[in-house]
Amino acid sequence: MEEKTEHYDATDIQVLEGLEAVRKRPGMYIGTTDVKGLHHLVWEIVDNSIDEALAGYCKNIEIVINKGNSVTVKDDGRGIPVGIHPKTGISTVETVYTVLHAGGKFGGGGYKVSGGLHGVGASVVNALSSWVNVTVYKEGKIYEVKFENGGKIVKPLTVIGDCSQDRSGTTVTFKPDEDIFDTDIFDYETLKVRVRELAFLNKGLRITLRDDRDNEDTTGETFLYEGGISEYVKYINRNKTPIHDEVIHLQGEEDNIIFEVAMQYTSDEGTRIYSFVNNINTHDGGTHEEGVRRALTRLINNYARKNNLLKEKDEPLSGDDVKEGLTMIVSCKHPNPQFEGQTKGRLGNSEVRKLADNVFSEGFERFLLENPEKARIIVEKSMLAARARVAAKKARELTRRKSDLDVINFGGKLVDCKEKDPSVCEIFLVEGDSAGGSAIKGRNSMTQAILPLRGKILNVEKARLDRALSNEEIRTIITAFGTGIGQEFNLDKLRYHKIIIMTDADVDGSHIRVLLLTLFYRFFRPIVEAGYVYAAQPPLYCIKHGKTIKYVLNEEERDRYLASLSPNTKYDIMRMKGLGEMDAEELNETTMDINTRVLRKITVDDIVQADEVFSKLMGEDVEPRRLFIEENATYANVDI
Ligand code: 1YM
Repeated sequence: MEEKTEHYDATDIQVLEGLEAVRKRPGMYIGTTDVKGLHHLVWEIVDNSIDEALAGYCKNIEIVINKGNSVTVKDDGRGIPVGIHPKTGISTVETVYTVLHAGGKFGGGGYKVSGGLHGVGASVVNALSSWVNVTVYKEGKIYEVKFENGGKIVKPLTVIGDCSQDRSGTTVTFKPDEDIFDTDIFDYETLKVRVRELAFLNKGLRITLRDDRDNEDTTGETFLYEGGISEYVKYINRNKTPIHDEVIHLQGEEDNIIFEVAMQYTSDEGTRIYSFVNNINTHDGGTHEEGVRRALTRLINNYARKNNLLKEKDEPLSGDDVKEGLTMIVSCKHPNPQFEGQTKGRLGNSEVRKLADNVFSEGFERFLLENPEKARIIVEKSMLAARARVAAKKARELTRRKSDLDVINFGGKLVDCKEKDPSVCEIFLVEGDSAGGSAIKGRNSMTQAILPLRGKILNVEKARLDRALSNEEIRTIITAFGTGIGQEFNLDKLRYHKIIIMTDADVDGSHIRVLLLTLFYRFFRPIVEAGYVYAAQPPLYCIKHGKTIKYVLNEEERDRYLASLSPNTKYDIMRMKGLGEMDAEELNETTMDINTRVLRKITVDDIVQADEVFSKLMGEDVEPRRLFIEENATYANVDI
């Protein structure tokens, strides 16, 4: 070290100043010094290996979290060049690790992760590490260089041995500087998620991840996908129901820009479109995504028209309609990507829009022609989405218009309360007209609103949004709540802070309760999360002794109460009638009066538990429903 210092010239001093700047303001280079910044260091090094893979020279990458929280990244690429670099007078590998942004400058051509979004380079990792060792295998020799204390060379590049002529590659081990980072504990799962993604995005590349911190004998996990992004789509859809078996894969290349897309539709209503440029996630899309979306909308519309699935009078399918249920990965490899926007998460290169459109149009059109059955299923899925969109819009207009009216008696159903302050208002959703009638008579008209529900609420687990919204009962509920649904949902507009489900204590009653909870779960989950939903608990028994009347909820309570009476007490016990048979006074006293009633708050936990039952009982799959009914034979008469 001493000896070397004597030979330092002006360039060397600049070099050290450069890395010192990184240590002074690490945030400028890696964003943060928290756990996210810590992991950033790994990606800076791995990106160099990925670039080598993109260039076609590297097939295997190994990442190890070592004991003591250092990380080793190893690849079998060409090895970082070791010859003297003309500008710095030191070896290229030392230059790459000590000159800011040196990596990018030497590359030239090729696809680079490291030149993209965050690519600050290996020198920044060096600057923020307490030590770094780099080993290069190249042309039969093993070279080593060591740095300490934020990038100071402690062992200049040295040949430390021989290796076989066909072995080549780079191995880097670094230990993040504890003085700089809030934490030095790497998270295996965080690394694994990105490693898996990188393996999907680079078909045929084998990446191994291993955690040696607790036990050095582990073999780690290997990620290798010969199917590339098609396998990525399959992976994302692993717990969903695809509506066509094969993943559609399309690819094309022009002027060294490689464009690739994989897609598959599933039966649900979600959309999962992820796009990448040189393995960097373009969160905000950009020209590659736009090209595909434009072509997809155009092609599905053309196909639907040509095959008379969409009639002349029908409106065209929208971009949103054709992406319902779609899982899609768009991957572009570009030698000179331009990232735009505040977070640089958008691809700006305009030539890519055309390429994406062309590649997608050609390939997808051929797919539609060659697979008429799948084409029909896909187009019908989009048409269903369009119908739901139109119906939802109509229903929104309907509910909006109504909520502008004086809602004392809208829809002829809701009997509203006089008070307007939601925090003191309650709404009772009451099973049946006759119980509804008693509830209206027995209520406190200042704060208690009554909505009688006729018959069964539509099962929204099975029904799509459009059908749900065409259901009179559901529309009335939505209107009464005042919150709107879907994207327009606004909890602040809720008109009642107690929503009380009032059903009989029998099987039919619990069925209606489950249907209502399903509805809330699907459309009004924040209302449940905020703790605004309750179940009324009508008593099962009435015990009279002397002038005292005591209502109890169940047998257990009944027995406990009777045991508490003095032995000679004479009492009458009555099993209560259903809600519909109680008169107004009884209903008020037992179930509605805030001084005597018992309410049960419906919690999110209730809902989460119920969710499984919902899906079993309410979903499309008949088998779990049959099993559930068999296991719960007492409920076998529930009509689902
Ligand atoms: C574990 C980290 O850094 N691998 C790596 C880096 C380089 C090369 C190969 C490489 C690139 C080129 C030519 C080129 C880098 N080289 C440079 C620079 N693994 C890891 N593997 N030969 C080898 O891009 O032309 C920077 S990174 F600048 F020296 F070319």
